[in-house]
Amino acid sequence: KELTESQHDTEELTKERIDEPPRYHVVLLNDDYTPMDFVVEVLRRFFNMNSEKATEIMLTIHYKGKARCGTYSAEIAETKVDQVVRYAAENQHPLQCSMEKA
Ligand code: NFA
Repeated sequence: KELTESQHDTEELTKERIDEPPRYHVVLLNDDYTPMDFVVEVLRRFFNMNSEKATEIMLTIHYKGKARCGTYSAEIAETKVDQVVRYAAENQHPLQCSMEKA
């Protein structure tokens, strides 16, 4: 359609911009009981890390209390938290996991 200059300017100024969907960091938390090897296995299994990266992140959690393990859409982040907590509990480990808005 044909627009006057002022109509065109109005469309530009009022154009709706679609927001990006929110993203979430999945965070693993330190505890005194979960074996280091088990945390490394979790990081490899659920966050697709190689042994070197998984070991680095596990040690960050151990020494600093927590670390971000990945960043995902809300639904994927919720699924990761669920899978990790469930897998840890099934193996009698108290490992905890949470999500933080990115
Ligand atoms: N702090 C645990 C230990 O000394 C290891 C651990 C690392 C636990 C990262 C949870 C997360 N066995």
